Amino acid sequence: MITTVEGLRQAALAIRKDLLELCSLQTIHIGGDLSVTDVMTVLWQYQMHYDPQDIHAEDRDRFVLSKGHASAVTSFNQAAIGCFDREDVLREYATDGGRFSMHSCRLVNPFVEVSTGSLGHGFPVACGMAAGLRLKHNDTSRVYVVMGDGEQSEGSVWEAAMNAAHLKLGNLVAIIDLNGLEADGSIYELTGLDSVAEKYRSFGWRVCEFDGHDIAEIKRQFDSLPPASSETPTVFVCHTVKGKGVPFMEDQPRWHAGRITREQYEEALRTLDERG
Ligand SMILES: Cc1ncc(C[n+]2csc(CCOP(=O)(O)OP(=O)(O)O)c2C)c(N)n1
Repeated sequence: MITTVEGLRQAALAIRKDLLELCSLQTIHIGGDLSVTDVMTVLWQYQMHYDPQDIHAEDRDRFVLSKGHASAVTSFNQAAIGCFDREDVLREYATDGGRFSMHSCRLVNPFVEVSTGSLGHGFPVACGMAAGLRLKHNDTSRVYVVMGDGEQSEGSVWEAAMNAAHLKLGNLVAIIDLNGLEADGSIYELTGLDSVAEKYRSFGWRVCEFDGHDIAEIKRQFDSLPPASSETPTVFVCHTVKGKGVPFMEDQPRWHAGRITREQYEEALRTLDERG
């Protein structure tokens, strides 16, 4: 576990480099991987109670990647805590029978709690898992679920949001990667989504809205979570930039998914190193 803000910043930088290396080899969902890198790094490398040697432990925290296309950033974070080697991800990604691909798949990778990729499905499953923990009188484990902002246009998201508050699931933490873009353009133009925070508040959630690239703030927000035994679900509305850290990708729908050339890889690495 990394406990310092500087250590977590360096860890997030390392994850971005891993993502770019993979992106120079394969097509990945690089834009939405880079936007959620900071919050995912703090979640996996600091916050979550999860032992890679005991992945069925009853007292583990659960993680559901509802925006299932951000599989690469999940896999590299899991590699960082010892679930497997980062080289495994680079070698096996998108190969026949490989554990890693453009979406998270439990059938081939036991570190995936729920297979995802069809947007709007992971969140309701996460709500069910949180309700299941209550039935088992587990008062300490949390369920963390990561969603996209484009994903908010799925009706199942709002059914789940309503039920989570109704069932008093204080053990549920939803994280929304509010990068403003979905696959083809602006979510505000394509879906009419606005005031995400107000919407969740009106559904009875505890809402925390902050800069999803500010590692110190992300850590502070995790540190301030009410106990899992509390009665109000929390949502983190994280303001982020799609493609964060790589100037030619930032805020560009074209980089929702793609592969980069050797030259682009080297340019991206140079910029990352300069920016620290
Ligand atoms: C039900 C469903 N409809 C459409 C898609 C195709 N799709 C994949 S990613 C994506 C955009 C998602 O946007 P967002 O949730 O904002 O993700 P991010 O921008 O963070 O990558 C779409 C429409 C899908 N995977 N599932």
